[in-house]
Amino acid sequence: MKCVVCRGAAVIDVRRHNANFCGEHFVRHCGEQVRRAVEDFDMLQPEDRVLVAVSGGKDSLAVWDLLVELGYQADGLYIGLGIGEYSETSGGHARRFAESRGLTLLEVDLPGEYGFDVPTGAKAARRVPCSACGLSKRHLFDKAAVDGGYDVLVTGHNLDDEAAVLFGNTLRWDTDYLGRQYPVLPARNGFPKKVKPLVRLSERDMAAYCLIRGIDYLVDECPMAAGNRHLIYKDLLNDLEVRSPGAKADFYFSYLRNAADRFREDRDESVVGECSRCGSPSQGEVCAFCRLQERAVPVTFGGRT
Ligand code: Q46
Ligand code: ZN
Ligand code: ZN
Repeated sequence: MKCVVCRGAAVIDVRRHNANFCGEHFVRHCGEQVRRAVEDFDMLQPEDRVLVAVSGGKDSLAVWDLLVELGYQADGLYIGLGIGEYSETSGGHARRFAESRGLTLLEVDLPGEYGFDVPTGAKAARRVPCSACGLSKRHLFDKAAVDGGYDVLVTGHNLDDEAAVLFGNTLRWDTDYLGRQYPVLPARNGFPKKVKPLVRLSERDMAAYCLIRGIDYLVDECPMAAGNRHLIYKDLLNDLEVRSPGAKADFYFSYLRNAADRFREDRDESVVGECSRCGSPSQGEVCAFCRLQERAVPVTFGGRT
């Protein structure tokens, strides 16, 4: 197996591009894919101050590394979710990466600063853990980006993530979610601009990238992810990809090209007010995060149970 660029020994085959690469040219290929995504979707400007949502896993550390290598000024933000040992370990990976590259890592600790962890919040709100977790992360990432004066919030969602979400949304024909599924969401109503520069790269690409770049990421899955439908969709799409290389990218990018615009019109763009508790943008008087906190930490809000 030879590298398509230098004919040296290849370390990875990328079937979607019908190409094999040596380590050096694979790293360049990943940079080029990010550069193209950034350009095609007008994600970032060279002078932007960028905040990367960092979990300690491969995708978020890789996207941080890739953006810094492409010359962007990017800080990271790690949120401690209080998911036992998983959170302690993931925080360590994020900190060590930032230290090794001399990068700035901001941190927010959900239990320490807001009085509840994800398992408690989920139980109190009778939500599945990923729903309480996702809601908390969105709120805290948005808030940190706006409060810190960042131009853009970056997340490490890759092609596999986006295709799986699209698959789920399409199975349910959830037009509101379909309208929101785009790799760039502009800043609006007090929310920061959000972008996903890894949409042209797969999960396997990111694992290989980290290995080649010596990025020590957290390999273990979050213990709360078990039973998540997202994982079932990923498996189904991986089976499809084995039989038909490129099918995943085709499904996702054809959606963006041919259909995404039709659903974007369905978006609820109604004027958003401010949460009376935290000042974040909210459609109700109190935002969803503060309502979750109220249920998880009743004493904070006057002893309600
Ligand atoms: S951290 Fe949170 Fe994920 Fe764990 S509880 Fe679910 S959403 S699986 S990316
Ligand atoms: Zn090469
Ligand atoms: Zn609030």
